[in-house]
Amino acid sequence: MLKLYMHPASTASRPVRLLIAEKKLDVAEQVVDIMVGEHYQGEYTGVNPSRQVPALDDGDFRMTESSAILKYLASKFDLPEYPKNLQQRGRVDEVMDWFNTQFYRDFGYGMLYPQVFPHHKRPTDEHHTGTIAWGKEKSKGWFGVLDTHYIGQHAYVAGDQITIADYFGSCIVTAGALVGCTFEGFPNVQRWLGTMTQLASWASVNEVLYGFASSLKDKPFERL
Ligand SMILES: N[C@@H](CCC(=O)N[C@@H](CS)C(=O)NCC(=O)O)C(=O)O
Repeated sequence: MLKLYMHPASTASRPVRLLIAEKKLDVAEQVVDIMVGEHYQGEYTGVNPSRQVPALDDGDFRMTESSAILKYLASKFDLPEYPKNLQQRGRVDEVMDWFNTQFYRDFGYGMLYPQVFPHHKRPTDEHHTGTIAWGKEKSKGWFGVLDTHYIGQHAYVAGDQITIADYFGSCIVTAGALVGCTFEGFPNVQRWLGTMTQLASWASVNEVLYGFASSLKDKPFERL
């Protein structure tokens, strides 16, 4: 039996949970409560020595990294969301790498997490404010590329069919809910999110994220 270790508010866990729910995959889920440090304790440090969620067990085989887990599940269950055509698959891989590297680094780790999580606080106020300002400025550039290049000409990020790149990217972008981002000025991003949030499982998979975001809604965050 496949098992996913995850946390429901985690940006990296949500796309995997969304794929499992949408495609009704036979994968059990186990919550690792990263909000109370469960990923630093006991059994889980052996599951993922990087002390992060998600992680996947498939019998004797264990793997981490959300992008790789999405590709593994889509391949194992032969899903059309990870096309077999070489160039279509190349495009999906490209967009997932793009989201996972510069986009997530600047938007998630530069702009969002330092504002929301105490353990991302920088050592001085100047360093902290500078990190967020840098992350915000760089994120604006990446949102421009997403809006005009990746989804400017298409319904989805890797073409006109939904792929695992949309699962992955939409969950990273919607982490912006934590600081109240509405993505004004990026109409194609808004259109694409409108499509993704209509998925039958979107609301249930993202319920904990939106609950967490709503608990933060009165804070004076930097947002896009
Ligand atoms: N590159 C990893 C990143 C995983 C990751 O950042 N997980 C976060 C939750 S979204 C985590 O476990 N954080 C624990 C912590 O910050 O202590 C992946 O894509 O799976």
